[in-house]
Amino acid sequence: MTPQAALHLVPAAAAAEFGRDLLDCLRRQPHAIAPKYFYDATGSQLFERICALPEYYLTRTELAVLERHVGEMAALIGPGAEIVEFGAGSLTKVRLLLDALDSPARFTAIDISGDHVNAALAALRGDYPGLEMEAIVDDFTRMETLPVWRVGHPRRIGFFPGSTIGNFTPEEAHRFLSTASRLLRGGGLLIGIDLVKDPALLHAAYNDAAGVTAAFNRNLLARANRELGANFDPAAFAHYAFYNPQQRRVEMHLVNQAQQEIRLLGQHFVLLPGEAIHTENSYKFTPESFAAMASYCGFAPAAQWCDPERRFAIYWLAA
Ligand code: AVJ
Repeated sequence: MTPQAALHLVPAAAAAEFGRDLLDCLRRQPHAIAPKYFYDATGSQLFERICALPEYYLTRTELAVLERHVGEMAALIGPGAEIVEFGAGSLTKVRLLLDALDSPARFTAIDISGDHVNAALAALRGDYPGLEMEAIVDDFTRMETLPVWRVGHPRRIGFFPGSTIGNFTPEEAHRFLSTASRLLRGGGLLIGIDLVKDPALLHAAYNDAAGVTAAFNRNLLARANRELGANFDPAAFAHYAFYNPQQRRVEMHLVNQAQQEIRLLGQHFVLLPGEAIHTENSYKFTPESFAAMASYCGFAPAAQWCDPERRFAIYWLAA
């Protein structure tokens, strides 16, 4: 075991949670499961491929906003900060931030996948020899505390790019932001959000021509087969993604096309043609709705940056 993997959820417990949630999902109507289960090693790789797709404007747009304004962000953050990234995301993004900062004190990455977060830190370590780094293997949506590394710890700045908050239900987003504003008190949160826009652009971003998003969606079932010994036929499910303007979210579903009898952890389920599993919501925000939510949760929205086409925004929320 690598020393930086000191704090973690045992893999067996993580597998048990996936099994429990998938059983709940199949028992319940309508069937729904949290999108965090997309991200095993295969799912994380598929997501990396999504980020490079021509239709998936999010990653590229956020990177451009970050590149253009990271100097202003670093100035607001100030010297000697601890950066806490929620999710071990794209190293490109956090590198841009670390490079712009005045003597950051520490980098902490929190991710549900131990392999992923440890690989990310290992890749970073060589390039930032003077920077203390820590991996926390945990579900940051449920975190109630952050470790106290030393007495008089540095100002904590959360970094939550990628519009991952869009995956949370409104209740989860409130809970996350409220907890974060408490844990980051005296510092702040730099957070990326995808903005409400032409539904045709949203539709294309989640229905790419190369079918990578479809493979990402179906991987949830392949993962259940691999990890839980289930017998889904992923190819028998249609990838169905659309923008729901009333809820301001892209919904992803897997729609079964042929009757299947599913075995999962000693239980049996019959899935009929047309029966669907709701696998993801990806909420989009208006600047007004996001600022209002952040304020309600204890932050002061102090600055924001977006691309000229107003597709994606990065907010600086003072805690
Ligand atoms: C990682 C949650 C930002 O919602 O756009 C990409 C995940 N799902 N394509 C998103 C995702 C389908 C992504 N987030």
